[in-house]
Amino acid sequence: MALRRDLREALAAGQIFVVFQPRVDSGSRQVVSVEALLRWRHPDKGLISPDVFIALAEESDFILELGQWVLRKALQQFQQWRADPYHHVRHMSVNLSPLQLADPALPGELQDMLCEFDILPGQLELEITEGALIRDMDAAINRLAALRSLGVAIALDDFGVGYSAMSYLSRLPFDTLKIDKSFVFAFGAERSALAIATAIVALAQALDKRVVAEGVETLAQAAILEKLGVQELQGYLYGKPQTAAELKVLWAAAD
Ligand code: G
Ligand code: G
Ligand code: NA
Ligand code: MN
Repeated sequence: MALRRDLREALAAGQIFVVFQPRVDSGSRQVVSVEALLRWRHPDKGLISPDVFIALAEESDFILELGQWVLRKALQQFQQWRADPYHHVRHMSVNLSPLQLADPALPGELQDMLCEFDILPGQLELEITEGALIRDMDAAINRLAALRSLGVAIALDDFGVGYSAMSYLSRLPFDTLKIDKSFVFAFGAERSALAIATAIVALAQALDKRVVAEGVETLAQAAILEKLGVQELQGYLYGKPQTAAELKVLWAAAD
């Protein structure tokens, strides 16, 4: 497929870039963190969704190169923000593909990068979807434990829509549950959505984990989530994923 071939060249051709979506503290509504998300601007086809090109990259080892590239770019940006007086970003989240999690070289590479950019491991959170974990639970537990022993935080992304069995949640080393945006979207429309979000928060509290919600688009959704006890909110209400240059302008204007 042409797109697959183009993807290999896209990185070297500078067509791939990183955007950052703000996350706010649910009490203060101050930006405290950002999630790094990949984008590909194809010369003919325009913006291609990461849903498409990440899946393509995962068909080969290219995902390892791409995954390392985005980690590097994100950490480099995080370091640069330190010199910007307007930013309030204390944490950075980066998504991890299941294939990266399975790569035994990852913890070492990550440690080198944190050292290179002088970033405390506790400032980095890695987001992993449940699908990445179920294939080989014991291996996943070991990999997550290795990452966590560096001091890096682990978030279970898109939580609630996967296949998690409650029994292994207690065995998994992680720090944060990220409520999937589909539940937030359905507040007010489906009674079960609020019930599930409430249950996820209760579960997180019982396991002594943090909870973040994504897909927050309205003040009403934010108010519900804050009342439930969700610590951080992410969604278009607080900002779409955008480039560091765009964020810089926004933060300077808001100060
Ligand atoms: O940002 P957007 O909603 O378009 O992202 C679509 C999907 O692509 C999301 O599921 C997101 O997790 C995934 N994605 C975006 N950037 C990355 C990345 O750097 N690594 C991985 N593994 N997935 C990513
Ligand atoms: O799968 P993952 O959770 O990593 O994907 C996050 C994706 O969700 C991002 O690509 C982002 O574009 C999208 N997203 C984030 N906030 C919102 C929102 O408020 N509304 C919608 N529709 N999508 C969102
Ligand atoms: Na994510
Ligand atoms: Mn998600």
